[in-house]
Amino acid sequence: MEKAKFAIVGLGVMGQNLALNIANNGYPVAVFNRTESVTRQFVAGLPADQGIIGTYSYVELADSLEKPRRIMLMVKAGPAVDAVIAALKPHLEPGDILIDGGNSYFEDTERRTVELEKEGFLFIGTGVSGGEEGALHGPSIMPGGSVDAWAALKDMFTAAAAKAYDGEPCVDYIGPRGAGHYVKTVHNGIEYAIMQMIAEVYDLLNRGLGLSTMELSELFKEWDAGELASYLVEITYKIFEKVDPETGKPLVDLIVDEAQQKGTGKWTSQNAFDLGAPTHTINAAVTSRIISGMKSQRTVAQALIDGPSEKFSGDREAMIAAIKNALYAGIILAYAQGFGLLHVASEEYDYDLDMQMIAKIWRAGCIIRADLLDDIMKAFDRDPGLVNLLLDDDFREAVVSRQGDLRHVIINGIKLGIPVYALSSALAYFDAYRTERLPANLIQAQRDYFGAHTYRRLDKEGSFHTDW
Ligand code: NBP
Repeated sequence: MEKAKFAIVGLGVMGQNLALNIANNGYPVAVFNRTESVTRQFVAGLPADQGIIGTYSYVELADSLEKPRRIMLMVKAGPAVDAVIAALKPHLEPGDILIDGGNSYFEDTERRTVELEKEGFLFIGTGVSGGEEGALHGPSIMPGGSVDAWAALKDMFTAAAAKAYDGEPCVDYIGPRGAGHYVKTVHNGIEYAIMQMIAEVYDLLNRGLGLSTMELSELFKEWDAGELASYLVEITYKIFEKVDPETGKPLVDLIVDEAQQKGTGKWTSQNAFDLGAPTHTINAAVTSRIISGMKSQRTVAQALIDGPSEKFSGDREAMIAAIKNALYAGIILAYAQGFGLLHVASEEYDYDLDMQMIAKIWRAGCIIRADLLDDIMKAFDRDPGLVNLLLDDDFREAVVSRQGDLRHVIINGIKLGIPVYALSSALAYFDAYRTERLPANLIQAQRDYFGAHTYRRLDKEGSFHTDW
């Protein structure tokens, strides 16, 4: 029997769809899943010539593959990845390639790289974004790790990846060790920030301005045809369109308002704190999900605590136009923070990240895909060493010209008592970044006052302590 060219371990939604995608591109794929019945069911539903071979033990999986073996894990991130690697290893040979395609923590990928390379295996840790649909029709793929392994995977991954409007594949080698998973984590951090800002805009439009769900759907559809064109805006209008067949109500209105999280947004913020990179809006998005989870306390608090009684009384159309501009500015600022973090991490971890290439492979397939990413790619093309998007003329102008609307929208949110934490954090980032002198001088004085931590002076060199 013809040997398979690739294998996937883990047949959740991602594993199944990725297996189909790779097989559809002409590479026979062997598949394995811990729970055997899942494999049986998956394979039974496929035509005989699909090019997917079900296997029911790690020995069988290893035997079914041409060498060097290329085996991709699509299992739950964390201990499951280590468990699968440990179970597979006795059946592999030096030179075989293991690929972890789950949302693994990048430091786990760093550790696994060292451990596996010591034993002669090649390891790739790769982000895969695009959800179920993306995995099937073309995800954005962010592989990091062994350069030799990448050479052996490049054709297959390029065939399977999404293609941007100019035909460019949304995959490329990101960097050594955990670089691929790191970049995927920051992708998700940016995703959190954009989702939270869209949610705040929804709240302002719905609770604040009284737009119905159908009006919201029309508005977001209109926005998706302009500069806000993106996957997240597109799915938002489609969500607003959806009517619950049982009740006849908009489905979104029936969904419990507690946002869950799997950890990648939190990891982005935690790592940004570790590296000392400002990620205001990502942090705000993570915190906003946390307070959304405190539903029972919020229910009690609403009955006890009054907010402002003010209702929106201005020009509704003008406010809607301002909200659109505020969202666009906020999204640019979220990207500025995300790419700013990547810049710091690239130096800290010696990842040597190519920002233009990262923007390029985020243009299609992934959750944060947006027309804007084409402009971001061009900004890094103009200046590959750009440390912050706000230092690019076009992006600076895009935010500066909308800052009035961003401020106006936030002020209205505050007046109406509608939380706009992510939007206002984006503005605070912008205001802090463009301010040469921040009040940190006072903080230094306070630290010196109570802890003799010393401070530096503007007018002379050295370190000073005062007996306050
Ligand atoms: P899940 O994250 O739900 O994982 C399910 C798979 O992991 C099943 O095949 C399960 O086998 C296997 N598994 C577990 Br759980 N523990 C295992 C163990 N100890 N040994 C062997 N297998 C084990 O699946 P998914 O949603 O397809 O995601 C796969 C990966 O891709 C995850 O890391 C996820 O974070 C990432 N990802 C998901 C998406 C998405 O939209 N879902 C998008 C991008 C990335 P079983 O059938 O025997 O329980």
